[in-house]
Amino acid sequence: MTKGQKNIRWFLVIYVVTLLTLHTTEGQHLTGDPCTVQILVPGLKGEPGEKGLKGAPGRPGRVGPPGEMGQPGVKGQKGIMGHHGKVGPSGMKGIKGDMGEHGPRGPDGEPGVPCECSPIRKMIGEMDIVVDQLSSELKFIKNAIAGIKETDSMVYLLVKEEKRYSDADRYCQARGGHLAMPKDDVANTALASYITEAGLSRVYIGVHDQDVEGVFTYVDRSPMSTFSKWRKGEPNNAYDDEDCAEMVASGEWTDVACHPTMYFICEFDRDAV
Ligand SMILES: [Ca+2]
Ligand SMILES: [Ca+2]
Repeated sequence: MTKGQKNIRWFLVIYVVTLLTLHTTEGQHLTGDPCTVQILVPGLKGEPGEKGLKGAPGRPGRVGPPGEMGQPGVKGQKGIMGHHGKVGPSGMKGIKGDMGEHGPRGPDGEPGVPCECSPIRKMIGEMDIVVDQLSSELKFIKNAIAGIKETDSMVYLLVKEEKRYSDADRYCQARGGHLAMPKDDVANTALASYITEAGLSRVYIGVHDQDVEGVFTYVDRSPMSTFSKWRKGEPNNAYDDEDCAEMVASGEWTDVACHPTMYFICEFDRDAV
């Protein structure tokens, strides 16, 4: 320590003692004085600390620049054969060649097994019958849908299938009815309008004298006692061959032969329909 430094030190010591004295005499008045100047004096230097622990590893350095290109490597061994390639598309069909010569005739075949055809034929025949019946029913339904005629007691159906008289009545009976039997003016008028509206000129009705010539009855053999609508000059049994009856569009009746085919009208009881 130089002489100057020692003087400064002594000056500081004296100054501190003076301040301590003032602090003793003034008491708490000095402590709260905002104008008080406090000079801090550093203490003596401490002993050296112990050696610290080893620090954590430093961060990785930056990526270095790329190295120079190395020498060419030694040539490798030959590789194994690759897989088969995919099948290519089919080629175009070739031109048909010339026909070859006929070959020699082959040996005769073995005789066939006797045909067990009769049951099959029977079955096919029965199926044909069923198909015919279904076709007939379908026509009947189509006719019914096309339009029926009704009175208070009867339902009439005009069947636009040409049939002989007996077949026509059989057709009606198969469906629960008869050829139409007009037994009063109301029924006759209904049938006449049915014929007119259908654009027809004549149909079979259920009137005939097949049992006794000249004695007409209805097709169900009920007597014709209170009503008839014969056209003038009819029935005349022309050619001695007229035992059935048709109704024309006016509603009048004519006796005609029974074998020609024509349209006809069936009747059904309303209660039975
Ligand atoms: Ca007759
Ligand atoms: Ca006649």
